[in-house]
Amino acid sequence: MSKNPIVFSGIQPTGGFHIGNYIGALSNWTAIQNEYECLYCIVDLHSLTVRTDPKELTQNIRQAAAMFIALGIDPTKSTMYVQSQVPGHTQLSWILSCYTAFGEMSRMTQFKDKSEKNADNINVGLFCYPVLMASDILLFDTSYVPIGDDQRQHLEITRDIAVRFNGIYGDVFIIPEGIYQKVGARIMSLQDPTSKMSKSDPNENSKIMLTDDNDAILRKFKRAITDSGNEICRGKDKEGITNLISILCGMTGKQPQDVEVEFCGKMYGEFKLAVADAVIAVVEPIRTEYQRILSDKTYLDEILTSGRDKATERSEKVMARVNNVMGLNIY
Ligand code: AQP
Repeated sequence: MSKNPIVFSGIQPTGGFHIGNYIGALSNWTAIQNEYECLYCIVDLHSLTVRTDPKELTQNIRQAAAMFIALGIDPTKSTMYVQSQVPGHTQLSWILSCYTAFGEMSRMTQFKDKSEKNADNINVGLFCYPVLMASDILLFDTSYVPIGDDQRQHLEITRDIAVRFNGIYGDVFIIPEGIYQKVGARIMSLQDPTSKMSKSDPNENSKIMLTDDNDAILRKFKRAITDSGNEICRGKDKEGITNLISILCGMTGKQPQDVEVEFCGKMYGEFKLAVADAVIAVVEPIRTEYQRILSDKTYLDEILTSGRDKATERSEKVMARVNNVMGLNIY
């Protein structure tokens, strides 16, 4: 067993990360890497639920790795690797799928949302996504999972599956807990503040990518949808302003009530500029570092290879335990 509790989290390599990913999950990843033993995974298998171009996928995987490092994930402290390179993920996924009820999977809201968005490609992979995610987490004796609020239901089903399996076979899995941001666990679209900010949203103005230049960031915040009022505060029918307050807090560590006091009586335009400035202050150095690291393919591949080896070794311990209790380790 590791001396520190284990943290696992993953992100899909689907064309860059946005500030929702950053505030909701990624900023926590770097914050906790000194305290825990962390595994951070580029979940390429999860990204196959929509059609992908092979060359683009390979490029996206390296881009994700470069972004991890630019964000401050230290490969000497944390294990960074690619999901498809560690066979335990899919092995455990099959086993756990046999301990997951069709009915409970049918209740997953993300499956319903994504099925509506991709009506021409509702595949079994999309339906089984939460079981693969459960396997990702349970494969490493994970204690904590830093994720955004949209993944809360998937973590709950992970816990349910683990409890069910342990109920049959003994204490095989650690029951993981989520780590959620107090403010910014669900960052909303800048164009429709009642929907989550999403990578797959075709409207570029709905999301701020960590690779956006300063002009684009400013322009998108200027166009952000607010409301017809003039008060900078959270509340009913003020989803747009509430979201901008969360973004400002997520980027600066300020508390929402302090932001409301600071901007009391100020105009929406001035507030939007302040939010854009706070985002630029965080994103600009990340973007510069990302571009520098991305050009070093050899370095990135070395890190991912060493991460793969470490993750495989660790996963084999859990897989051996699972196979043993199930009677699958016969020779
Ligand atoms: N809007 C968000 N606010 C806060 N956290 C978020 N996360 C995602 N969106 C938000 C968190 O980011 C981590 C990685 O998520 P993912 O791999 O599920 O990313 P994704 O699905 O590719 O990103 P999107 O934007 O969620 O994609 P689509 O377009 O599919 O909707 C997770 O911890 C997630 O909670």
